Amino acid sequence: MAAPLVPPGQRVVPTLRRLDLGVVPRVPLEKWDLRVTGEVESPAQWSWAEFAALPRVKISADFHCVTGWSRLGNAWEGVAFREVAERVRPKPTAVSAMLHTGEGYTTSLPLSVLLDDDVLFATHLDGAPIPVEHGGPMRLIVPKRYAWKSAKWVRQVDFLARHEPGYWEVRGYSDTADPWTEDRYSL
Ligand SMILES: Nc1nc2c(c(=O)[nH]1)N[C@H]1C(S)=C(S)[C@@H](COP(=O)(O)O)O[C@H]1N2
Ligand SMILES: [Mo]
Repeated sequence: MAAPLVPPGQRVVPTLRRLDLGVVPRVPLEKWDLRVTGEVESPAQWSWAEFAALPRVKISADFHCVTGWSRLGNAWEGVAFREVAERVRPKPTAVSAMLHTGEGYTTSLPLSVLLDDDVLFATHLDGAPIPVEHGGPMRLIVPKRYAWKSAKWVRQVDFLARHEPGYWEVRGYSDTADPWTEDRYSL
């Protein structure tokens, strides 16, 4: 039997559905920056021009929202999480990172997940800059986790010596969030 296209309990939709807390942070590129802080040897603060000049990757990946929709084959382009980590050099004590975003949303992941090949800070979707409603100018993409881990409008990456839960994780959603095992809730 062929492997299923989508995880259990998901249906395919043709385009991303917008899902967030209802506030879209609009920051002109000349005012945008990314701060990388916490348990790292070289904390960084990059302007848009500096961030956009980092080496780039492209991936094709499916996107699974815990509310039951999946959009398949998204063509993301941006900067690998690993590329950023190599520049700031996480200390041996770093185990996790918290993503902080323009409107105050947060989510966190263990470094073992974030350092995977397919995790990136995406600036482009399907060949065009990501629309602001979908996280432009830059969002995290974590293909192997439910989409609430794919933080839109990322402005700070804080490396942590002890894992901490983010916005949805403290509200009953799973910390691990694996779509293939329907790992939706922590309750
Ligand atoms: N900053 C931020 N990122 C976020 C969210 C949010 O509320 N704020 N919602 C998450 C959820 S639950 C989903 S399903 C996806 C939706 O991404 P989309 O709106 O581009 O489809 O963004 C995720 N990233
Ligand atoms: Mo979601």
